[in-house]
Amino acid sequence: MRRQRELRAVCEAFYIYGDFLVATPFGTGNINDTYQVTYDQGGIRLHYALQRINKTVFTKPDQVMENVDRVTRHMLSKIHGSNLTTRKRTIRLLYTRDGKPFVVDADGEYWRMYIFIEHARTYDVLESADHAYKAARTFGEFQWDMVDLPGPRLHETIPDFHNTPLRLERLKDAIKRDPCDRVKQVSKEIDFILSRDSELGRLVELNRANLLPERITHNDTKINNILIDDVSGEGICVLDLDTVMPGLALYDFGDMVRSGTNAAEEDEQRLDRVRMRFDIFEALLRGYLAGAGSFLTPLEREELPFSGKLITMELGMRFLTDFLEGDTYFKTTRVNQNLDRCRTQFKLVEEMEANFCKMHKLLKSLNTRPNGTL
Ligand code: GN1
Ligand code: MG
Repeated sequence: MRRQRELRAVCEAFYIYGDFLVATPFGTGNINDTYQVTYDQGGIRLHYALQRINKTVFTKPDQVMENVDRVTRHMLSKIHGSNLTTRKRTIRLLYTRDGKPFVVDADGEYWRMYIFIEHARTYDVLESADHAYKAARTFGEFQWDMVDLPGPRLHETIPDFHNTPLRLERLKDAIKRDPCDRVKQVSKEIDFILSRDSELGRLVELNRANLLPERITHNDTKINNILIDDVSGEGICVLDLDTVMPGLALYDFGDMVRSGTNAAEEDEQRLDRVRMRFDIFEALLRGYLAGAGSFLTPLEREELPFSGKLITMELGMRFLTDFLEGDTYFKTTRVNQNLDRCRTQFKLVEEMEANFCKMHKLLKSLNTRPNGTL
C-alpha cells in the first residue's frame, strides 16, 4: 500500500479546489488500484476516486487514457443533450494543472482522478432480478450510446482480449512450461476445458466470416462494473472503461451472464454454493434487450445464450493460466485463489449447459417482443 504522502503528491497534480485530507483503498477490482480521496472544500467534505493504472496489464496507458477521455466526453455530451432528464451518469475525469487527464509520477506510474459518484454502489453478487434487469439495460444502452462515437477507431488497449482460441493456446503453453510445477494439481480442470475446445472459436469465426459485426463494446461487463443507485436501484453509471474498444456485442452480454447469474462470489471455495440463477439470467436478457435490442442482428440475438457459456469458459481458462503462471495477472490475497476462481467458472459452465435449452426457449419467447420489456 502506498503512503499518504505519495498519494497526496499525486493528488496535488490535479486541478482540485480544497485541501487533501486522506486517501483510502476502495473497491474490489482485480487489476488497477483504486482509492477514495477526501478533500475539504470550505468546510464541506468531497470525495474523488483516484486510480493507478496497472501498466503490466495495460502496456500503453496513454492509449487507454485517450480512449477513456473520448468515451467519457461522448457520454457526457449525450447526458447534457438529454437536458439532464436521464438517470444516466458517466464517470468524469478531472484534469491536471497542465490540462492532461492523467499524471505520471516519479516512478513512471500513471494516475487518473474521477469525480466520486455518491449514494450509489457496486455489487459483487447481484441481490435481485430487478438489479440485474437494470444493470443489463444500462450496459446495453452504453453500447447504443457508443454507436455514434466521433473520430477514429478506438485503440485496442489489450489486443485479442476476447480471442478465446488464443486464450486456449496461452493455457496450453503454460501447461507445457509448467513454471510453478502446478499442472499436477489441475488435471481435472485441463480435461474439462480441452473436451470443449471445438466450441471456443465459434464467435471469432463468425466475426471473421463477417456474420457478426464489430462494434464498440465495453469488454469487461462484470456486474460490479455498474454503479447502482442506492434509492432507485437503477444502473446509473458504467465503470472500468479501460477495455472499451472494438469488440462483439456478445462479449458484453456473455460477461454479464457469467458474473451476474452466479449465486456466489467469483472465488467461492464451496462449489455447492456456485449456481447459475435462471431468474437472474432472464432479467439480464430482458434488460439487455431493452437497452440494445433495437440494433442487434438476428444472429447476435440467437447467440446470446451461448455467449454466456463462452465467456465463462474463457475466464475459467484465464484464471487457470494465471494459476499455472504463478498468479501474476489477477490480484490475489490467498493461495489457490485463481484455482478457486477457475473452478467456480467451470461449475457455472456445467450449469449453463444444463440450462441451454431453457435459455433458448426463453429467448424465442422474447423474440416476439423485440424490445424485451417486462
Ligand atoms: C478483471 O478489474 P476487474 O475486476 O473489473 C479483468 C476482467 C475479468 C475480471 C474477472 C483488464 O476485471 O477481464 O473478467 O477481472 N480485467 C482485465 O474478475 O483483465
Ligand atoms: Mg472493476
